[in-house]
Amino acid sequence: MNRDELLRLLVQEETGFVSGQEISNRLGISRTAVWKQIEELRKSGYEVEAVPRKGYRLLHRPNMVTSEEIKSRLETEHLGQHVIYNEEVTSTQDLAHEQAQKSAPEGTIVVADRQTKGKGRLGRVWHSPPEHGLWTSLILRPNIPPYKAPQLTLLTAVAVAEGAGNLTGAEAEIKWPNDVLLNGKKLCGILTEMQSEADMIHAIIVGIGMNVNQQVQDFPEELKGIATSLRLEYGAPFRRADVLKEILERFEYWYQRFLTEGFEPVRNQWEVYALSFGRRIKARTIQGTIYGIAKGITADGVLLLEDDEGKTQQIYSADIEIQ
Ligand code: BTX
Repeated sequence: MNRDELLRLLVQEETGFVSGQEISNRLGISRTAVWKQIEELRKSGYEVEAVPRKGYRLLHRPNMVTSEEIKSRLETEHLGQHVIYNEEVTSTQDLAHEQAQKSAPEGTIVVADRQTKGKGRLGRVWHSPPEHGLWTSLILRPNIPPYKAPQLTLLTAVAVAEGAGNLTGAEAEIKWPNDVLLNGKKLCGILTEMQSEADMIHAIIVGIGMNVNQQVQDFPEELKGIATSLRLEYGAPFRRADVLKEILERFEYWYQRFLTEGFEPVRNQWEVYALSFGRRIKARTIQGTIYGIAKGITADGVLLLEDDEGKTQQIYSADIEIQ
């Protein structure tokens, strides 16, 4: 018996009681086993009322991203059907890499309440405090050549931008390649890593770091002016598992289209959210800094920049600043 099935039943009956007998019938376990499972839920912070002859009623569920909180609401086909939750990890990316090597199936997600060494790109640090954020890594095994892997970063940005928009009603924007912004501030960062051979992908690990319930004082000084959270933009806190559900469902939608139709539909949607087109930007690449006007992205997701000499440059990887 899975605890998420029990939770699903209790949540469905959230306004009323569900009898021990009904739970026992529906889940195929004894009434004593039901009682034991309810005790386990209580130990993890759930408040469950038990009234003789009426049954059990869920009064409070903690705002956690545990496997049962996620699975009890998720309606995806593959993504997130296998959840690895830890309260604390160095980085969900590290754990996802380990699990991918141990042949974790496509769609496995790794989630943590906090990261002690959250990773950004190029060795940068991702601030990942407990209770407030959504720190997750998706393990994917798409049958695509390695050079197309960066397209998944753009796909993720589309899923996150849509999800954030649906949740808050605000217009999210994407700054190429991997920042999702609300009102000009960074809501979410995406880190795509790969395990591959020259022409074959073993796994792609997509890391999503989303600020959910932080208030300004929860950010370190250097992030106060540039970062935001769903709560700050919406004015009320969110349940992190609801946020994850929304993102995973949007992700699965786009991922399935990507696998069957290619990058084109993702690219079109990405352009709807793109912040920088037609604007002058500064792109810092490993080769140096280039200034120019952002013209768009290629069919493969590469950024096109018209430099000051009028030449079109293809930017595969860079940090960009909008001037
Ligand atoms: P990035 O290199 O584009 O952005 C990193 C920069 O973003 C930092 O240098 C800092 O300025 C800023 N920053 C750090 N933390 C935050 C934050 N919480 N909110 C807003 N801005 C911040 C982006 O890298 C990729 C981040 C991926 C994070 C996820 S979390 C789950 C997974 N596990 C893991 O270790 N990383 C990914």
